[in-house]
Amino acid sequence: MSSVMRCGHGRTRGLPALLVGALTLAFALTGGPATAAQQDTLHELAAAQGKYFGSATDNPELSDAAYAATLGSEFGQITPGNSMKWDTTEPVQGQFDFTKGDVITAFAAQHDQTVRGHTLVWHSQLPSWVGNLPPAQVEAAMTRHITEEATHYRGAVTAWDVVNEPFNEDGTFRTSPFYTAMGTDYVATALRAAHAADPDAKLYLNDYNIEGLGAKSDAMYALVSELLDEGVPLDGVGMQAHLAVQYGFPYQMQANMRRFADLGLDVAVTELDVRMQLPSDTAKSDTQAAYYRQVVEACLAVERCVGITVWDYTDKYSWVPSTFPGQGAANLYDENLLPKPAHGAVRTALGAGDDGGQGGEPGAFKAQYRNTDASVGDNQIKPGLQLVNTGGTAGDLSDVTLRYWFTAGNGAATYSSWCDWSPIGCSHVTHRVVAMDTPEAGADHYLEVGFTGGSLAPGASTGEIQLRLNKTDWSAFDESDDYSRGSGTSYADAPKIAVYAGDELVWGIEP
Ligand code: 9MR
Repeated sequence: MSSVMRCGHGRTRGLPALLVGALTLAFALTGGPATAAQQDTLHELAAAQGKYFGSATDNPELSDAAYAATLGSEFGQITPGNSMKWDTTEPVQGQFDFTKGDVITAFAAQHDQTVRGHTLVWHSQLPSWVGNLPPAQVEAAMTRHITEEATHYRGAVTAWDVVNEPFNEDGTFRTSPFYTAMGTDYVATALRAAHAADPDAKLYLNDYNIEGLGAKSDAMYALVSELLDEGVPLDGVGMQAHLAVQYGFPYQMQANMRRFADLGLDVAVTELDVRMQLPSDTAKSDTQAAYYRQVVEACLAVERCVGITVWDYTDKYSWVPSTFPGQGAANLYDENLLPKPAHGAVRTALGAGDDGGQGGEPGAFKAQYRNTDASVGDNQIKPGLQLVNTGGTAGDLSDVTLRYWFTAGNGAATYSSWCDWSPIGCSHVTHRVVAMDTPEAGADHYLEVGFTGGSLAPGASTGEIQLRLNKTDWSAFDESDDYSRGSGTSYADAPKIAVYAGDELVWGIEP
C-alpha cells in the first residue's frame, strides 16, 4: 500500500548504472568467513571508490581484544556510539568530562581512522538539568556545550552530527528543550556555534527514516535548503539507515541522496544496520544482504555520498535486541565476530574481486503493457506491466522506475496501490501514486513502479507485474481518457508508459 506523494523533486541526469550479475533478481551472495589475510578490507575497498567505510563503537567493547582487532583493521572511520553525547560529556552544568570520547579518538589515531563526532544537540541522552532550565537560559547552555565539546575535539573529529533527529515521522519538528526555547532557530544557532568552535569540521544534520523519499526526508530537504539560503554553515546530511527486513527498503534511496547532493551537500550513511525478527533464516538473511548491498550501491552512485558507517559491525554489540525485543541479527558480523552473507554482499558491491567496479551507460529497457481490466468506470485501475532489458548487458533494477499516467477524477486525493502478483515476487516491487504538479491531457497522477534491487539479464523480462490502485474513498475513475491506458489484452510494447534509469528517461513518451 502507498499513499499519494507530491511530485516536486527535480530529476537530474542519472549516474552510470552499476552493472551486476546476469541473474534475474537473484541476490547471489558470497558470504562466509574471510580467509585470505591479504584480502582488501571493507575500508580499502570503499577507499578505492573514494568513500570511507566505518563502524560505531563504544568504550566497554574496546576491552574485547578480538573485537578491537577487527574494528582497528577493517574500518577506516569510527563513531562513538555513546561517549560524546551530552549526558556523558556534561552531566552537570558546566562540568565537562571528555575522558570516554578521548579513548575513542586515541583508538582512531592509533589505527589511522577518522572520527565522526556524535552528537552535540539531541533530545535524548540529555541530562535532566538541560530540560529543567528556564527556556531563556537554554540557548546559552547549548552554545556553551557545543563550544566546549567541539573545541576540545578540534583536529580529532572530522565531522560532527551537530543536531541529531530534529524531526517527527510526519516531518514536523520534534519537541525538545531546544525547540521549546528557540523554535526552529536552534538548528542554525547550533551550526553557527559548532562552526565557530571548529571551522574545519564538516557539520551535519542527522536523522533516521530520511533515507528514502517521503514526508520526513522532505522536511529535512526543506530545512537544509533554507539553512543554505541563509548562509548557515552546513556541510552534509546524515542518513542513519536503521533498516529492518520486515519494513522494506527505503523508497528511492539513491534519488533521495542525489537531491541532497544536488544542493551542494555531502551525504553520509551514518548508522547502517538491518534488523529482523528472530530467529534469522535464509530468506531474511538474503533480504538483509540485499539491503546492505543496495545501500552501498546507492552511495557509490552518488558522488557526494562520502561514506558508510555501520552501527557497530557485530551482533555481539548491537543496540537492537534491547530496544526491539525479539529482533536482532542486524549487523555484518555475527555474535562470534564471523562475517555473515551481508558482509560478502557489501564486499561484492564495493567491487571486491573485480577491477574496482565498472560504470556503464544507463540500462536499455522497454515497457510492455496489457489491460487486465475491461471496465473503464469502476473504482480500480489495474495495469499489467512488464519491463524488458533491450541492452547487451545486465541492467541494475535498483534505479529503474516505470510510470503509468492516469486522471484521478473526483473523490479522495489519497490512494492505495497494490502489486497483486508477479513471477519476480511482489516483495521485490515498489509502487506509489504521485500527483503531478503540472497536469497534462489525460494525466494528473501516475503510478510509479520500482524495484528493491536485483538485475535483469540482457534480453530478459521481469514477466508480468499485476498492479492495482484505488482512491482511499473507493470513488470511481473515468479511465477512458487516461494517457497510459490501452485496450490490448496481450502484452505489447507501450510507448505511453515511461521507463527511467536513474533520472534519465530511457523508454516512452511523457504526456
Ligand atoms: O547505540 C546507542 C546505544 O548504545 C544507546 O543505548 C542508545 C540510546 O538512545 O543510542 C544508540 O545510538 C543511537 C544514536 O545515538 C542515534 N540514532 C539511533 C541510535 C540507536 O538507538
